[in-house]
Amino acid sequence: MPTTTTPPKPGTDEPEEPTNRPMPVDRIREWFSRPYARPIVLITILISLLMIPLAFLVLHFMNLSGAPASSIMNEIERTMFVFTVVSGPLIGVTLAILLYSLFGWGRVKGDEPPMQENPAIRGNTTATVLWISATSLLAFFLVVWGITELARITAFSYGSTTADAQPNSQKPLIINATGQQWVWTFEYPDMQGVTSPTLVVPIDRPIYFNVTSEDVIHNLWIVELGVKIDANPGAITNTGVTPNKLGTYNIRCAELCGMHHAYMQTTVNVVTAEEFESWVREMGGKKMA
Ligand SMILES: [Cu+2]
Repeated sequence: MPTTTTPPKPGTDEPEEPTNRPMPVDRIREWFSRPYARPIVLITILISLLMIPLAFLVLHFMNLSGAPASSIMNEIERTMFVFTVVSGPLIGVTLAILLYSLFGWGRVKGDEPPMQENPAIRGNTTATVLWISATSLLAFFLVVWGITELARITAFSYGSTTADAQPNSQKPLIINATGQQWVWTFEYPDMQGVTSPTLVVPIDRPIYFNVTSEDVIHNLWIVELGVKIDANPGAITNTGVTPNKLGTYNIRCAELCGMHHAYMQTTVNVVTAEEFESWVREMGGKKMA
């Protein structure tokens, strides 16, 4: 098809722009007819769809040790699932272009001239607007989701108000958690000062933590309960959680704190109220509140 060209105009970016430039939609349709377009679109869709079972698989492995054992962990898992699935298309298109570049265009060998391409898709307003709107919408959705979830999780962990000051809340069980190189100590101030290297908590009762450190910065991470908070020397940080599933779960240090950081771990036992009472008696404590 012959194309007519206008003589170059001074100060114009594209002096050789044809006057019979096709409509943006036609240019997109034309782009799809190129040999590399279909495989890239196909791989993008395939990877985007694969992200859904992958998200389920990640949750499956996370839940092998009993999670979620609190509503906080429930929200965290939901957020991880949504973020994995929603980021799928972007991961998909990036990997598709990468894979096609490696195995598609990579087939051109030796003196073979590169494939004759059509005009670049850049400068196509429709494509630009579509691409920017789609990615902005995805990002905007994730920002709104993230802010909403953060507010919910803060509420579940009692935010800046202690658990017993929350409306309709039971009296919380107060626990002083202290980190030191390289052990955790849990003190129950309302139980005549019971202290334990493992955490034992009753199910369905709000727990309120006063967290601190005796030496360097540690981080109290009660994995399956979704609790993670810095333990700073000379300061007390607060958080809370209501365990809602019986079982034994992991507690780790989540802040590099020295040579044996990796071994700074213990367990939390979520038990019934009766079992908790007898554990307190066993530890020589007496319920004072
Ligand atoms: Cu530590």
